Amino acid sequence: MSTDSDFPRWMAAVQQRTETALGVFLPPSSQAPTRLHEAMRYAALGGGKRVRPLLVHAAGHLVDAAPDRLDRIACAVELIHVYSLVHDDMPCMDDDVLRRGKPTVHVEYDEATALLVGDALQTRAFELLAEGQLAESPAAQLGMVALLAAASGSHGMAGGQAIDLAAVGHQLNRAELEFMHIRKTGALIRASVLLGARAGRPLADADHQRLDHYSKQIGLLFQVVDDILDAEADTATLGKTAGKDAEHGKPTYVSLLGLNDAKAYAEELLADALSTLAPLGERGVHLQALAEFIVRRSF
Ligand code: GRG
Repeated sequence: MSTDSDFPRWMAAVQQRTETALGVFLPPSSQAPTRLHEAMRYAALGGGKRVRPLLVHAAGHLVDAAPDRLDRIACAVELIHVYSLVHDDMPCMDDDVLRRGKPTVHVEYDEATALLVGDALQTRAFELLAEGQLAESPAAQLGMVALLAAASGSHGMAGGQAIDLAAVGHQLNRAELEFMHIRKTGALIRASVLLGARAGRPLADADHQRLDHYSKQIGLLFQVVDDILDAEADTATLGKTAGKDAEHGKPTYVSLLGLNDAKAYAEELLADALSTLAPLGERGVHLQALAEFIVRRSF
């Protein structure tokens, strides 16, 4: 277990500063086109666990990165995440009516606005990464832009989403399920860690590899836990054990492994992530606590 007793305070502080920074980085809703800007703010502000910004800051802590650099990177990653949620909720994808406890963007506004909100959040994310000084050289900063683009595109999140949509009604095996999740959720989680780590003093190769392995393990962990929470919510309300995704014909770790083995797999991934970080010592403490938070979270 992590010994980071300050973790809840640190987490609340990062969540608060992310909310403030997003408020500054997003266009004001008084600025034309007002409806689009209002909807962008509606989508991005006032909700979410901010797991990806927390990972950016935790990795940045490892390399003594300046907090204002980390805010910009954290907001860029969060805006990509929010765009993906807005599009994922639309009728052409998951057709969800609630997100973060409020009506989804296409319900509150309309479908065309939701599409544009996603588009504009995505481009604003890259604008944030391209502006200001976030790394020691322009070339290093360009590498950060490329890293986020690769994580978001057809070899990353968007590709994972395409595989997920194509898998509806098919039984994927474990390797295929992993292949999909590494891209759909894992790629952006990995990018959050690696981008935070690029904002400060250079890391030794061995430490960079540790961080990369940790980021891949917690990306999978995030998804396994998501499937478990989904299945447990269904058990509580409907007496079923599969979860919403499984009912929609989507494969999940719970439908593939069963609830108990999915939980055992989550513990295995957590143990691996924690032991990978151990050689980094005290500086890795927030990253350790975040891995535990991902497993122990209840939503
Ligand atoms: C539309 C290109 C495109 C991609 C969508 C990530 C994604 C890809 C869709 C989200 C669907 C989903 C519910 C996936 C399960 C894991 C996940 C990403 C959950 C939502 O992320 P959290 O728990 O949400 O970090 P908050 O609201 O806390 O930020």
